[in-house]
Amino acid sequence: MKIEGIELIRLELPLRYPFRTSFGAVHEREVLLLRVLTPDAEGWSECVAFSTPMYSSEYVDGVAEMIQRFLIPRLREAREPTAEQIGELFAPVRGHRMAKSTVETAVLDAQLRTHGLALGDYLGATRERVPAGVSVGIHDSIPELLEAVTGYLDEGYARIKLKIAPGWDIEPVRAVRERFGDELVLQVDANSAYTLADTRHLARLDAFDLLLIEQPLGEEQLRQHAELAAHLRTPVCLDESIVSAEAAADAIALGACRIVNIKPGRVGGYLESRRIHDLCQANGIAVWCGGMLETGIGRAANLALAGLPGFTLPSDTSASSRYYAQDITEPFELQHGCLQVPTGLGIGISPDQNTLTALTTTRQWIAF
Ligand code: NPG
Repeated sequence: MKIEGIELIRLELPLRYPFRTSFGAVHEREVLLLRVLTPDAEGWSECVAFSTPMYSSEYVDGVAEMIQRFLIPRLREAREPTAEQIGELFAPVRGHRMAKSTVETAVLDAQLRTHGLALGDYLGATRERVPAGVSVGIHDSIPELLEAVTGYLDEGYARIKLKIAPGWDIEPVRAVRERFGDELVLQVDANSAYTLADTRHLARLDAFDLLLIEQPLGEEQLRQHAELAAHLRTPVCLDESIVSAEAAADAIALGACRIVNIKPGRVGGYLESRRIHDLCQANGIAVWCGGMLETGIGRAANLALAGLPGFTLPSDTSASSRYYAQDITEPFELQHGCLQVPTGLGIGISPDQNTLTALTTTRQWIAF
């Protein structure tokens, strides 16, 4: 792709409600968008990093610097790289997968728009719509949690994920299971809040017939996850630990997980995500697509990925209204508990210019 320039656009989107996890609360979403300009098309992507490095080591300011100082120079030097060549081009730069994913995805979007292909078709999506799960943050009290879950079920969500942390685990899970019955598809997410010493405590969750427990231990604790998994009936799903297809292969070989959450930003992009999908499918490991409170730009691309056949569990691809009163794109809406996989070219959607301008804090154009 010949690249004429790249624009980094920073926005601040107020969340409808604060979202609390085991590592803190998010009140507004600081978003970094990347727009790549090529002779025939524009490409868009959204970075999944947050303002602070609490979910993972990357954060928005760091990603912006990484892209400008280290990734853009490599792109400039390479002559018109395709999206498929970018992984190798960036490989000498260690880590920084969220930054790499942001660049690769925008180039891929521009390339697909130029060639008249939708991202879902390019990746191999086989479904037109995907069941939507919703992630429910930590609440101040169990009655408030039950009220929030009731609201989501009334909207039609296909499964509920409860954020858990020490002091907010057994009782809220019990309350939700008792209130909504055995039919509710229910899972929990600890975001690394526990240690192996909590094994007996976490085994108490086995009583609630959960679909999975996500990332109970630390990102780098694959072996310890395998040990924990051997003591739990609830299947262990890994999120933070799966930073690449290689990490996924190790996790599977060690017996550290039976399910994988694929977040394209965390693993370096949609091409690596597809490799993880293929690997998991070949090994009988179910996958689903995680979310990072994306605007419509990131959500659209995630939906394309979630349309692949190995995504057999509901994904964290909620409606735009789960997080935002006003999205920067046409909002994604639930239809009978599902979201449509976009069919337009590339990621299938672009930001609304007026909304984008109103929410933008800074824009920086880097000519090639
Ligand atoms: O629906 O987009 C979404 C968010 C889903 O819970 C969600 N994301 O760890 O998976 C996660 C998580 C998260 C939330 C991570 C807040 C960081 C902060």
